[in-house]
Amino acid sequence: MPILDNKAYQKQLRTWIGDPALTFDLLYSASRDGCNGQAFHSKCNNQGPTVSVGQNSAGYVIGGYTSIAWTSSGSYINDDRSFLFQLLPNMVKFALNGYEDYVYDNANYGPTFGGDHDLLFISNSYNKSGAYFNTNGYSSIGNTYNTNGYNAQTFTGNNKAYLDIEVYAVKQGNLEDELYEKDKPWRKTDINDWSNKTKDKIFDELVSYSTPSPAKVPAARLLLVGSVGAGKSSFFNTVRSVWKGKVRSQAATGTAPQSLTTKYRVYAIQGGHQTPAFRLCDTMGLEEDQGLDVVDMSYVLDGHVPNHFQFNPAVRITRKSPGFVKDPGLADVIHCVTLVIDGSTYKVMPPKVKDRLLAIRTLARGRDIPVHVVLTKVDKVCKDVAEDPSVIFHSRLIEKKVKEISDAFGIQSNHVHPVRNYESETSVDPRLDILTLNALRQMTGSAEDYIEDQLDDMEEETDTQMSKINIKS
Ligand SMILES: Nc1nc2c(ncn2[C@@H]2O[C@H](COP(=O)(O)OP(=O)(O)OP(=O)(O)O)[C@@H](O)[C@H]2O)c(=O)[nH]1
Ligand SMILES: [Mg+2]
Repeated sequence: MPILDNKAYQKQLRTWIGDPALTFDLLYSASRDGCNGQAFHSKCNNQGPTVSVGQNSAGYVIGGYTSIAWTSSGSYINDDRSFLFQLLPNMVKFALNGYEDYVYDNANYGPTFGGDHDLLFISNSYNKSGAYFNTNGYSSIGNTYNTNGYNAQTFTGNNKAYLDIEVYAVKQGNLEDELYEKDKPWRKTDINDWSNKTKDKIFDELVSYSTPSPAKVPAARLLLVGSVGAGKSSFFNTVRSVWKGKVRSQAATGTAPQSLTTKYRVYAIQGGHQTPAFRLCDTMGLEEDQGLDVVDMSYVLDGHVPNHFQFNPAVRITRKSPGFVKDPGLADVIHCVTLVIDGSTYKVMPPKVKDRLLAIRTLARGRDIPVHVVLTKVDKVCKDVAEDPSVIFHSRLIEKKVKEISDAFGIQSNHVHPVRNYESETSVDPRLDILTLNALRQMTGSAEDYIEDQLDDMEEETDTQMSKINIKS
């Protein structure tokens, strides 16, 4: 049985390498392909990152990782991501200690690590005698890699009789059914159960939400922007469904090459309950060569664009546009920008659309407006989440997607909220409601901070003006 069939070994290696979605494909096995450098290089050269691992007759399982492909270059490869490890008897990583000569890529050697060789499996050709290859392997750990208090004896058992030496290609894999353990979510939240009780708790928080000055700013304005079909209108419909307790579709949704939403809509959430003190502002989808551009977006952010404004992809918004709000106040501006991103198609988002989203983020930042991301269609990203949305904070695939988007847009990862909109459901589900409400709670919280800061600034300005008047008089 290949050594890395052991799931615990795989899990540990993924953690050490730092990517939860890695797979290990067997490239080379000394037992199968021959125990010599040529056989190893013929199977492993130009195969990208690899893990090499051996099991010896003393029962030690040891090896090394390199992120750079073997090529039989005859020289040292300076790979600052390489490391050595022991998987049995203990799980220990030996990281680089700062000295160079990380990986030795000699055509006549097996996988070899470190100057003077912190780990060498073979530099000759061997046949099995009994169950083992009696090799010339050795370890002088501590040259290039940290010893962690280990020595050749405790690292390899000072044993060079290998049952097998194997090398695996380390590849990006699909972890659809890989969930973190129950008590180890990738994000810590206060959602301990996914029942109506939790939903009601967050719902009540949002119902009693108010801006720092309801007289000056009756409601926080949360702007939804994103590419065509990202799920902006569906997010609004989902929020409305939560309020109604029934699946509702007020805003038109669907799939079309061009944006289905063509009007700017500032939606208040109406339902059997009090209208909450936030508004969702739905916009037209961003497209590569048409749709909202940066100037249009500045007008939207600054509160110049009236509710029901009819976007015209071919005509830019100007001060002469119908209904243009000439002198908007703090109540009219956007208080939180939410980029709505389809998790299932993010990888193929056209670069121009991504650039537009980045430009909007920059516009918002320039105005100190907080930026969040609502990551939609998580059911299409991870099938475990499709079956049971309550495992969302345990899904490695969702974690990875959140990280990818947080990195790509420079947005802190706890501002990226994975959600699942209602689309074909006929009845509400507390698990979907909780995700939606949780996202809204974060967005309204940030909007509150923004409004507070703006009010402080305005107060300061008034104070300065007053003191100027006092000085004059
Ligand atoms: N599976 C799944 N489908 C979704 C989700 N959210 C939205 N959809 C579907 O995606 C499609 C597009 O959604 P919309 O809400 O119309 O997207 P939009 O961003 O408003 O698009 P435009 O207004 O055209 O720019 C619809 O068919 C929705 O049913 C989700 O979380 N999961
Ligand atoms: Mg829409």
